[in-house]
Amino acid sequence: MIAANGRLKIAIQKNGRLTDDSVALLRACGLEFELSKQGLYSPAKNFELDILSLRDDDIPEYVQDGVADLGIVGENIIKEKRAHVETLIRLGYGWCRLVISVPQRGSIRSLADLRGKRIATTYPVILANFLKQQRLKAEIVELSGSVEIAPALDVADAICDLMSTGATARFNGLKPLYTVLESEAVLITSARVLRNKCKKELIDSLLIRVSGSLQAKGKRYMMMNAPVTAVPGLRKIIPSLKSPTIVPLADEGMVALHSVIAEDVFWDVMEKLKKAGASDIVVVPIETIIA
Ligand code: PRT
Ligand code: ZN
Repeated sequence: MIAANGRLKIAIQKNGRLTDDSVALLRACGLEFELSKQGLYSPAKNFELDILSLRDDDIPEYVQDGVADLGIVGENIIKEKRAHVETLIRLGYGWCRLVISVPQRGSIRSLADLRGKRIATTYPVILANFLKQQRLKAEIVELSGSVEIAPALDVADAICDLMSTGATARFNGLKPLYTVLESEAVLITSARVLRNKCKKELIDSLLIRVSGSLQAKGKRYMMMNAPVTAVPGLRKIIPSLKSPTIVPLADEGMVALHSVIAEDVFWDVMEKLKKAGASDIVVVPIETIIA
């Protein structure tokens, strides 16, 4: 069932690791809203869109069934729920790996050593598929949380759990053996919603904003003055997205160079630019880049 009022409904995680980045992304898209702390719905004031705050596990099915038109969720949950949804864009946050880890001082050193062993996980579907692909017969111990303590409790011989820094596994005396899946947050919809012309138009305009703000992430706009003779040398140093804009200045023989630059390379190149003749270097934030 697709909402009849024509507004888009986007499901995001109510309270968890993806919440802050998802809210920040929607705000970076220019959407104005106050996130309801208790309630389910937060309407955007300046876009035909309502935000639905849900548990991440429910998001793929709600999007598949049309309760929400769009959703932001980790690929790990989509795969585990076997949801029929379409990925519109990868969002560059919520990175993690689903990893099989084993006791650091145990006898399991390769995938083959898992044969006949017990593996604890909250991802039984993904793990079962993986074991089948690998033609490995092992017992899946399905848990609802705190998977990392299962080997110490002798509930399992290995675990299959999400990992980002690896600190939790290490702290529990475990080491990674094999990465089963890599995941990040993605924006999803359903084929049915994409067939609805009005919704599709709204989604397209939202997508332009999303990809614009993702493009701008970590980028800065840099301006500097330099003698025209220094330009070839400076161009070699500036790793710009496209060719830099070069504008003549009132002082003869001087130009201004404008360019987009990745934030993390700016400090590396600044010294080189000065040595190559640049002066009055100004760097400003970019809100969005529409290609
Ligand atoms: O309440 P709700 O059901 O909505 O939330 P949740 O508790 O199920 O999920 P939450 O908020 O923990 O995670 C949401 C999503 O974030 C996950 O589905 C992943 O897509 C993504 N994500 C990214 C992670 C991690 N990194 C992560 N490290 N999800 C969980 N972890 C856990 C992991 O399970 C383990 O317990 O963090 C621990 C390991 O972290 P490191 O850094 O020590 O390796
Ligand atoms: Zn969850």
